[in-house]
Amino acid sequence: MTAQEFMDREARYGAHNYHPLPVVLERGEGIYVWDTDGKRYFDFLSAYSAVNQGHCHPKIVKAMTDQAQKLALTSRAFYNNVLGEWEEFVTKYFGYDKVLPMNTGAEADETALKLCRKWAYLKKGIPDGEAKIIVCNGNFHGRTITIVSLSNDPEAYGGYGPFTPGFVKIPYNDIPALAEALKDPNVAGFLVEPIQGEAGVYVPAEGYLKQAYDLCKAHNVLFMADEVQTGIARTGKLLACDHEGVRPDVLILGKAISGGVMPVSCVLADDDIMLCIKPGEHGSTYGGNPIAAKVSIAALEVVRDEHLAENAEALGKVFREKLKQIHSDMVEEVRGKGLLNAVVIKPKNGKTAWDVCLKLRDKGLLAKPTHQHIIRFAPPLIINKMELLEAIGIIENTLAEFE
Ligand code: IF1
Repeated sequence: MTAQEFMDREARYGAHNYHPLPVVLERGEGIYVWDTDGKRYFDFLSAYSAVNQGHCHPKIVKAMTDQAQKLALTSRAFYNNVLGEWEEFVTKYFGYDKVLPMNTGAEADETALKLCRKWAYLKKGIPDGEAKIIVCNGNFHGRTITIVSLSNDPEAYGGYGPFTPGFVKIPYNDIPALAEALKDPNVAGFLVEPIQGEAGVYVPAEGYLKQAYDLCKAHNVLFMADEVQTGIARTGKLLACDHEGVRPDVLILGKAISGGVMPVSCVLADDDIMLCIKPGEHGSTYGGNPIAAKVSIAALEVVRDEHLAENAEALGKVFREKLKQIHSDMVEEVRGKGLLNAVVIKPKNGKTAWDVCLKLRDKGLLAKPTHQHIIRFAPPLIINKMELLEAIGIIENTLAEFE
């Protein structure tokens, strides 16, 4: 089958809820993916930061296949011999009393919202049904009805109402707005991305997270960090909140916690919060299944043993420095942290970020535009300096062709 035939088949039988870059992939290894014609590409999306450890990491794949041959799923109706191993590993790894496993990022965010409301009624004493949670404009937390209720992006929420009440939207990176919203005694939580990914890798002012955290503490409000995309070494520390020494009350993880081989997500919190949810009050058929448990331990060991946070920190500086030196009037801004970066593209002669991404593809590097004019660059964190410089060369040559 030709690449066009693969794409046509998806268009014929699949829902049209995506508009992929035209490239059909069939294999991945480390920082590279190959298309159905055998052409190799640098993967500079990393499945939206799920594949931080690189494609098909042998240690993670082995953990998966070993466990798949023993026991795949028990449901939570029964105990199994590996869930507890993962729970102990993950809570010690991130420094929390308890963990609650789910599958997707959206489910973990939903879990955090439910947990926050329970805590509000059981511990904070907010009247039943009155709890409010503050969220930020420009957020992206997933696709469920409640989560799109938090969105101010018409593409995400349009046509999906009626929406879930109980949320207060404030501007991102705006401490006075947060202080004002916190005056309401029925506020139970503040849900925030340490860097807004979907908004175009929008990095808040230094000190924003710490100030926001301190304000939440002063008002007995839970600070809930969605680190689904920013967590697991992507921004140069294990968690993006670590850059400001902030320990979220509720930590939401997904994506790279499994190294991209299967959906694994979770919520971490201390007992005072987590034990507000009692048996039968929340759960998931697949959440915390034995394969997920083994895969996630292996994925987190790779992050630690291969020093991925340190590598992301060091190479992120190289990436931004080199990109800022590129002479192209299409490059309006380069921003990011660690290896989560974005280039804001100024359209030229009718050519947009999408055209740049098509040309990058032709030259062997895959990246995806977001919001028309922003290109996100997020390679697997196992990339080395030589490989990164080669990729930067491709970006530079590509932009030169638009001059
Ligand atoms: C898609 C963006 C990235 C997330 C944060 C929760 C979730 C996500 C901070 C939900 C998911 C994804 C999903 C993907 C596109 C993508 C994305 F462009 F939309 F913003 F990564 F940058 N919290 N992000 O970023 O996780 O339920 O998907 O597992 O195609 O929707 P999920």
